[in-house]
Amino acid sequence: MSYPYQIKSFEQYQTAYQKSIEQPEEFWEDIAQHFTWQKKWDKVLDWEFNTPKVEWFKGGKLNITENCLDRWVATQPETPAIIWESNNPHEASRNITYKALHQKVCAFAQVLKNNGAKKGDRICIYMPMVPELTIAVLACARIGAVHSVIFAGFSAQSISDRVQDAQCNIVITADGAYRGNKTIPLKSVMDEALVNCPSVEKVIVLTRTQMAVSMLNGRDCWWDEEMKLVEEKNDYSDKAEVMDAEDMLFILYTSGSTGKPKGVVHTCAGYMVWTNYTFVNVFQYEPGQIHFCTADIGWVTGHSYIIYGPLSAGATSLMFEGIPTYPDAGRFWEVVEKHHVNILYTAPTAIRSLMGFGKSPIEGKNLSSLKILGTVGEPINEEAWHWYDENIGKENCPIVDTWWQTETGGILISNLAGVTPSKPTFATLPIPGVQPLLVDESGNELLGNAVSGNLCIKFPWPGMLRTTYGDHERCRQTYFSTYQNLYFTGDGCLRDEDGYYRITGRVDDVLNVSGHRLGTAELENAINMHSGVIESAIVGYPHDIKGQGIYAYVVFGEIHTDEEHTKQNILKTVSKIIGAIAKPDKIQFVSGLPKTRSGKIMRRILRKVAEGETENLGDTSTLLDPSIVAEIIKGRL
Ligand code: 7RM
Repeated sequence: MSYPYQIKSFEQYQTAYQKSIEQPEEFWEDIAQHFTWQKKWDKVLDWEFNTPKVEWFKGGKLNITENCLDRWVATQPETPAIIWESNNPHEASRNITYKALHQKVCAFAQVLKNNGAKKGDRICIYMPMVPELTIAVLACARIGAVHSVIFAGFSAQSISDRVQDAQCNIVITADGAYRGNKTIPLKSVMDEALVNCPSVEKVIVLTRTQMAVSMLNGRDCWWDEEMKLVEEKNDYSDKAEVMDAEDMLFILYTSGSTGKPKGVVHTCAGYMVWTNYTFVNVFQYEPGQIHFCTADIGWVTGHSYIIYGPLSAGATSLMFEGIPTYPDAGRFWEVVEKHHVNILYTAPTAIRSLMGFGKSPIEGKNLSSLKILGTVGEPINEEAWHWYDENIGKENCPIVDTWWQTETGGILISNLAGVTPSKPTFATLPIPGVQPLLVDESGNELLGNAVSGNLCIKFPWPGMLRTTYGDHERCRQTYFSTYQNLYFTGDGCLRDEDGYYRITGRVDDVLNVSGHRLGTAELENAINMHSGVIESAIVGYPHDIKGQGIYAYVVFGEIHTDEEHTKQNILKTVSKIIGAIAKPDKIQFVSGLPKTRSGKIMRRILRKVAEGETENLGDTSTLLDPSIVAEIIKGRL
């Protein structure tokens, strides 16, 4: 087996790119024909950015799980689909073949049906990184239910907001999760969330930690018991629901510059083609290789490059339950050695954190199986790039720097491993089908090379978001209204003298903390929930390991006990409202915020102070009370 659309040389890349621009419909039609369809599409593409309307392969009928499972069961049933490595290095790993995964997915699909699930229902998944999470995701897709996976680090409040927004009727969770030396009580967090979610009728609970949980009569049931019912009687079918190409596949919530997180919607066919095409080409996957993406399935990277991209390509995907530093900072390298990993895809923040432990965790680890390395989630700095290249790749593995977003479904700008040139800190060139464009503040296109501006995309690609769940206007507003007829990414970008792209980071009020997206408005709302807080402003500042740290300026009423205690209480509030990932790194109490006469917070000043700049703060003459700036500088942390 090989992939007829796998690009093997720079010349082939250039030819493919050219064709994808000049004849996009013919280009994608050629690729789409290599998938399993129950009926071919009537029209390859229909689009209009201002609405926005984007439809790929309209009229086509398929089920993505037939492409991820059935077609491989037919040709390579004994190939491992998933290799699972536990958080606990002493617990046995698991090896799940395509045949076994197919069987489990079909059985769990029946469990969902037995619990009232139907095509189009929204199902919330809040689970640890165990194979059953992948089984749950694929079982939803099998019956045409829309999955909404929520990262297991989110709080009850965050879950509740998301479950209500999507009006989920079923929840799939576990008793608890292991994460390093911690045990997280998933079910009890979920119980708290569901107090405010009347739409939820059934909760299916997997046993992972065997911690005590409360089971609500009539609502809650055990994964294992439900599976036993269908498996023992063999009472399930292997028939997949027939889906339209543009039927919803999943919702994934992501933070933006305003309000609560939005439910980004992806649909069946375009997303499938995009994750598969980018997986095969960016990582140059060859049959038999072991692909290890270290992301959590709670984020888009896990959806696209642990589940859908690899499985739609018949690949072997390694799923790791743990964290890079448990039981020690050699864990990734141990996993690579143990499972003979060929492709390692991780985040710059993980690389920087492991860099800090020096070379000893790597010594004695056999990393010779590694062929290709990748990074994702945030800009990578030169030092981390070289450390990765020298110590992990032994200067022998191409590194792909993959730029993309939850909204893009899959990778948009990246080198193709060993096929197109790489350049440290540069995502380099667009994937075929992607038409990037840089604009200045007023939306004028910046032509030629050696220019910096805001990154936009001017033509649809199959994997792009279709809407934000329940609020199409918000989708238009957020992504398609800043610049006419363009998709706006929210990122700043340089195109260098050679035409290579380097993404420099967000230009909106979104922070990227350890590769996790957090909106400043969302963070401020959480802090303001603390009863003593009058108001707050959040900015990012450069952080050696996290990329960006969270700096909070807080106007507090009366501090009754000591400041440290009050800070701890604020951190607790943020954990409760969003989750531990959102806890500020620094909290500075101030008597007021720098505001203009019209009441707008001047974040530019706050950002500069947080970055350590105290001299050139720019024009402060429009401030209502310029004296506040001196106080803020004086109290800087
Ligand atoms: C996949 C993912 C998206 C934001 C995006 C960027 C930043 C992602 C890179 C990057 C520089 C990269 N989805 N980003 N990849 N910046 N180089 N290779 O991360 O929705 O969670 O975040 O992440 O700012 O807009 S995401």
